[in-house]
Amino acid sequence: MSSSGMPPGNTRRSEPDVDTIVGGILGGDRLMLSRAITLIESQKPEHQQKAHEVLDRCLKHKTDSIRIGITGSPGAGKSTFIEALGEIIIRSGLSLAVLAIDPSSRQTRGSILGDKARMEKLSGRKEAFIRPTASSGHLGGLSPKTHETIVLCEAAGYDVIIVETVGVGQSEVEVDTMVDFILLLMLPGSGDELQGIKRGIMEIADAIAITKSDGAQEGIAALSKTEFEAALRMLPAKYPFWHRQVFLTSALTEKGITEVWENISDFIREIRNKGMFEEKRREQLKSLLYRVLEEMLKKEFFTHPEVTRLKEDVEHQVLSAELSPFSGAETLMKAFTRLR
Ligand SMILES: Nc1nc2c(ncn2[C@@H]2O[C@H](COP(=O)(O)OP(=O)(O)OP(=O)(O)O)[C@@H](O)[C@H]2O)c(=O)[nH]1
Ligand SMILES: [Mg+2]
Repeated sequence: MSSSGMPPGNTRRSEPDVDTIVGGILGGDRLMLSRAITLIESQKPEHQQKAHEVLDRCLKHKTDSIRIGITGSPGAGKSTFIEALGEIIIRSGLSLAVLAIDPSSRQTRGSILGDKARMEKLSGRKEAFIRPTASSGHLGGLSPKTHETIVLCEAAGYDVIIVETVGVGQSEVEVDTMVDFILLLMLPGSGDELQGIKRGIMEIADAIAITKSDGAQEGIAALSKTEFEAALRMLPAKYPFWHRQVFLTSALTEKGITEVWENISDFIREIRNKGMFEEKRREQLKSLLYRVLEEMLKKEFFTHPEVTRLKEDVEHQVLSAELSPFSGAETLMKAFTRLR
């Protein structure tokens, strides 16, 4: 495609080549890192090819960061908490990348900017890289390219990577396949959520923090802590060596934030000592392999000319009960494999 159709003065910046992108990322050029993330998020086939080359090269250079998933209901205080935790992390001499997943399904248009504004202090620090990504309707609110973005950030040398996701069920399960530690943030007085959907999230949490434990909320937060501790005791252990703790935190007063960071550091030390850190990385690579493969297969399938040709007809036959969904799927699968 040519850009000749563009009005003068609107010529696009020339796209950097793979060498330039990778060199920039490894050299700590944040602008290049940002552009690489945009590249891997692109759906265009020519971008995807280039993105794979960049990812391949970056994987060879990646460092062993500490990957933390921070999840919780909308408004639980995740971004504000990350801002406070980020300060402590940077103070301890480490650099930090924050990937904030913004479920675009939510009404609040421009909430990406909102998130960035909420992490204002952090975004002004040279040790921090903040990247809000839209999940563009992906189920569960997790960006489909989060794992790839982690790979790029590790090549750029960030010591700690935090992924913020809104806990709506599916996203934490997915984030669990790419991070080392999951912190669940709960609002004071949210103990009643324990019965429902939050139970599944609790099962994958490595620690829980009751947020906004300040001012008038302190009493109710302390009560919630007891409730969550009791609930955790009823759940099977995620790791035999790890006792999941509940912390009372406030991003306003910094209460409990250092303790949470120490807890995360203890966990990482523990799994390193046990040789589990490397094992986790291998598991994470494995789930990335199959996720990418699944995506490729789906795309190949649904763009296959024969499948595209037959799909509507098969669907019609299924709806009019001429064909069962099973036979219908089989017909399409046969059309897909026959011409391979
Ligand atoms: N009192 C008090 N308020 C807080 C604290 N942390 C966050 N808040 C407030 O809670 C609101 C939501 O905070 P956010 O950090 O944006 O919450 P979030 O979980 O990132 O929200 P989403 O990304 O929209 O799901 C904001 O108005 C914050 O000012 C805290 O420690 N104490
Ligand atoms: Mg947020």
